[in-house]
Amino acid sequence: MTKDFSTALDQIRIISREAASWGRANRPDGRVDVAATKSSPTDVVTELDRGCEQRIREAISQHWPNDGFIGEESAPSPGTSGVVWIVDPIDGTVNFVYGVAGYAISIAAEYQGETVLGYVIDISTGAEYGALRGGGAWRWEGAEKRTLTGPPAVPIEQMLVATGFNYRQELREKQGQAVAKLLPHIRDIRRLGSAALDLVAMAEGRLDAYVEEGLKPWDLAAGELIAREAGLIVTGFDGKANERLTIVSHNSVARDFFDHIVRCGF
Ligand code: LIP
Repeated sequence: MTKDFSTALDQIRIISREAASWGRANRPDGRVDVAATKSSPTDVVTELDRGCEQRIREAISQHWPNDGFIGEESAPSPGTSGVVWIVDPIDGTVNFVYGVAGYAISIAAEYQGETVLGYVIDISTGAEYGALRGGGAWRWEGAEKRTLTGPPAVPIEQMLVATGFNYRQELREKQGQAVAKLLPHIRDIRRLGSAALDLVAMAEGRLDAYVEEGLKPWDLAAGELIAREAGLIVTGFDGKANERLTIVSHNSVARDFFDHIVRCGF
């Protein structure tokens, strides 16, 4: 049975814009206090992360009471409808804490195990990105929707490549060594600090490739669909982007770039 998620996407926009507005209004000047740490002393969470997720979760529960929920900051619930919402309330938390640009709300819906809806809003700028499975990817500009088609095909040595690093110290040396091996062979590296914003930047063509290890489902799900629906290849080992490895690139260079990433030791 196919379900139409376009109406759900309209509602998710309303819910997310309200939560983003709440996050902006409640972010104090200067650095945001850290409420707790998770996988390492630098893997931080703030009360605003928690509050933003609670607002989103309550709104989703009101609109779709039988749907499941997986959020970065609260316990999962399976639901009974076959739809599961996957939410990162503030992706780019360290940027948010420091007041560095680049933090977003990322929301995806999975239906019967497939991501069918993806939505990302840049909290500080209000820029909104969305995709429906099989329906394309776009950026809203006022009442208009601008279709996203990714970057042009460029050779690896001309690529502007985004990446990120795990919070766990024991993984960072290996990741740093892999990036050090990659760097001489590409145009340059960008480390934006939010996987969701890396992925929508790929869909919008502001990057040529993206590679990262250690992404959680809430970092990845929405932006992955937006990048795929923009026509990009999103992959990893065994052909699937996941926590082990996520690689996004133009389809004409996907194989060569994947091989290069493996040779660099990711
Ligand atoms: C972040 C990711 C980013 C990664 C950071 C962190 P968070 O998620 O979006 O790509 O490099 O280490 O995991 O923790 O801000 O939700």
